[in-house]
Amino acid sequence: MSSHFEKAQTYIPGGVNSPVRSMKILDMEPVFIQKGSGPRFYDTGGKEYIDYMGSWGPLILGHSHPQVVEALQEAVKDGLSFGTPTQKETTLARMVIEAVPGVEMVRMVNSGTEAVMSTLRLARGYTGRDKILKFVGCYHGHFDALLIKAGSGVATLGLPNSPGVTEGTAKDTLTSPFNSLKAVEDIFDQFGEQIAAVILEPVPGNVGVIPPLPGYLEGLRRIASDNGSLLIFDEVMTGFRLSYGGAQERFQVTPDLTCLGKVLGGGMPVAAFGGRREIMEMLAPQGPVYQAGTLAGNPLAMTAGIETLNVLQEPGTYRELEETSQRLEKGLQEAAQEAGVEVQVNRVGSMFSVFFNSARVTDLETIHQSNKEQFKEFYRSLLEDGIYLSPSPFEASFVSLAHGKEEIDHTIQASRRAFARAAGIG
Ligand code: KE4
Repeated sequence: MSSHFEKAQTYIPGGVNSPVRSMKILDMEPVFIQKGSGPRFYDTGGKEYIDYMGSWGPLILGHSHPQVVEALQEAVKDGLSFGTPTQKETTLARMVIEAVPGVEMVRMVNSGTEAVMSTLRLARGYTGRDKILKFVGCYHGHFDALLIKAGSGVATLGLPNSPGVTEGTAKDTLTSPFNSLKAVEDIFDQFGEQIAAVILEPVPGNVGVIPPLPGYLEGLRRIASDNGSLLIFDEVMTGFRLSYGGAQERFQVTPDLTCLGKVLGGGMPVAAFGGRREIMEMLAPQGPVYQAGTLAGNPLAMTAGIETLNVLQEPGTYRELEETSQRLEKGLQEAAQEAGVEVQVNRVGSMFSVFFNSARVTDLETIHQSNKEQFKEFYRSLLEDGIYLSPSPFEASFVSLAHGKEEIDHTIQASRRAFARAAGIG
C-alpha cells in the first residue's frame, strides 16, 4: 500500500473524501494526483496520464485553462469571500439564464447535492405534494430522499440503499426503470395527484452513459404536465456539457426546474438550481421556501464559472468536442473489434462509457449483464499505459476541449492492448 494512501486512511474514512475515488470496485489503490495541465494530470511519482475523468465532469476545458487561472489569480487579490451580494453572482446568473432554455431565475449553491436537495424542497413547496418519482440508477447526490436505488458510488460499491435513510423518507420516493414510459404511466395512475415532481438525469451518466430512447423525454414532459407534477432535469453532469444549453437544448425538451453543477464552476465548487419564475419566487427571502448557504455564490467560484462559460461560448467549441468524441468512439469500437471483444461504447456528446456487453445497453438491467471483470482488466491496462478513465464501470468518462489528435490517437493505441487483455479473460 502506498504511504499516501496508508496515511490518508489513518485520518479519512476509506482514505478518500468521496467514495468513488477509492477505486475499490477495481481492487486497486487510488492514484494520488499532484497537478494537472490541459488534457493531462500527473501523480505524486510524476507519472503522466491523459485524463478522461476531468474531476468527474467539471473540466470541460481541461486542467488549468490559462483564461480561468489568470482570472482567479486576479480575483483572489480582492479577497476570498464576503458573505454579501457581489456583482459576479449576478453576472453568472444572467449567463445561466441566457444559456439554459428552462431557467428564468437561478440560485447558486456549492454542490450538486445541494442543488437537487433544494430543488425537491421547492417543488414540494410549490405543488403542496409530497411524493417524488426518480429513476433506478440515476444519481442525484447523497441526500436522503434520493439515495434510493441510486447510481454512481452507490451502484459502484453495491450499496442497495444507504443505512440512515428512514422509512419515513423512503416512502415518499417512488422509483421507475429508466427508458420505460409505460412504467411511469402506471405509477402516475396509482399516485398521480401525490407526485410533486419527476426528477431524472436527462442522459444518465451515473451508471455509465444511457442515452434516452427517442420520444422518452418528450413523454415524461407530457405525463408530468398532464398530472400537475413538475419535471426536473438534473443537469449537474449534462449542463453545459451536451450543449451550451445542456440536454434540454440538445433534446428540445424544457423542464420546469433544472439543477446544474460541475462544468458551471469549471472545477471550483459551483452548482445552481433554476426554473420558471413563478416557482423560483417561492424561495426565501422572496417566498416561504427556505434555502441558504454560507459560501453560495462565492466570488472566486463565480470567477471560475464566468470564465469557463466565456470560453464555452466561443463559436465551434461544441462542434470540436463532438468531432473529437466521435473519433475516440470510432477508434475504441474498431480496437475492440480487432481484439474480438464485444463492447458497447455508449456516448452522448463528450460523455461516454464502455460496457463489455454484446447487447445494447439501455437500462440498469442490461448494465448489470455487462462483464465487470473484463472492464477491470481493460481499465488496469489503460492505466498502466497512462490513460485515466473514470474508475468504475458505473460512471461516465469525458472528453475535454484540451484533448487533441495526439491524445486520441495515443488512447486508441493503448486501448488495443487493453481490449486484448480483456478478451483474454472473457
Ligand atoms: P455533488 O454533490 O457531488 O457536487 O453532485 C451530486 C450529483 C448530482 N447530480 C448528478 C447528475 C451527478 O452526477 C452528481 C455527482 N456525480 C458524481 C459522479 N458521477 C460525483 C463524483 C463523486 O461522488 O465523487
